Amino acid sequence: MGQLLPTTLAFFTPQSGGSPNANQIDSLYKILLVIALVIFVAVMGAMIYALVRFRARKGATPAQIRGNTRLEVGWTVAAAAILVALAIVTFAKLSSIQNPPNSGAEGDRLASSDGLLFASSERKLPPNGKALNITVIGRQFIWQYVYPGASEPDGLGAPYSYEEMVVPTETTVTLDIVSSDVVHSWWIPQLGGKFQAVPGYHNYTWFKVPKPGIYRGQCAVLCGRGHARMLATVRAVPPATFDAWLAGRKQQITEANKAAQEARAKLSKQTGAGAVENP
Ligand SMILES: [Cu+2]
Repeated sequence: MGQLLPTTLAFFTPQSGGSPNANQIDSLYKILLVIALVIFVAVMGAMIYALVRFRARKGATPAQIRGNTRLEVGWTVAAAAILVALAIVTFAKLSSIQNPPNSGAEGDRLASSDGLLFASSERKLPPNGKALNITVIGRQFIWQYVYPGASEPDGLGAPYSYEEMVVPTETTVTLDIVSSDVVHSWWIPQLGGKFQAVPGYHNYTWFKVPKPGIYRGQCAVLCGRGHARMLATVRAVPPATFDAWLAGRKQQITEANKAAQEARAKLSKQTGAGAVENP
């Protein structure tokens, strides 16, 4: 039973556990849910009591009441007070949902101000201005992630991956979400809220994963025929593992580019330069 209750509650409440912002969204939801449940039970209880206690009886004339100022003022003020209470709780939680914290001691090494040229009302940065910034590109029908480490100033040569994003634990990761075609929606429920990937526009969010693990999500807006296959995974690994993974990724991409260059040179020698578009 002790196990059953949290499991049942988790079924009705947002997923959490992967990042502080997701945890704050979850606890805010639970606070509001409890307030709403208390009000629901009180209103339904009073209504059922009234239905039973004052149900129609033969020959009885119900009391004819015209207005009750005290009651009317009472329920107006009570409803307003509930709204004010909900607003206070929400605004108290809002900053910890929107504003990323600094990275932990181990992750701090990987965080930098690269790619974080500015903060704005949409883009929040950690107090020390340092994070690991990853660009999330939505495209029909796959997610692409571009990591820091471009070898050229215009961002070319940066390591990237598809579908699975690898991130270091204890590191504040900021996401710059864009789209190359239609509107997609980035959502890993355990890592926080949902953000749309809109062509020509940047959306920002962040997460900070405390311990290694795999977090799954999926494109959350119908974006075409392949929408159902547009999965997303975030794999959190210790910072040292992340270093090695990123270096390996860079190596693979360099080798693949070199192989493509060689194939192109070979083909253009066979068929003549200019005749080869895609080796
Ligand atoms: Cu999509």
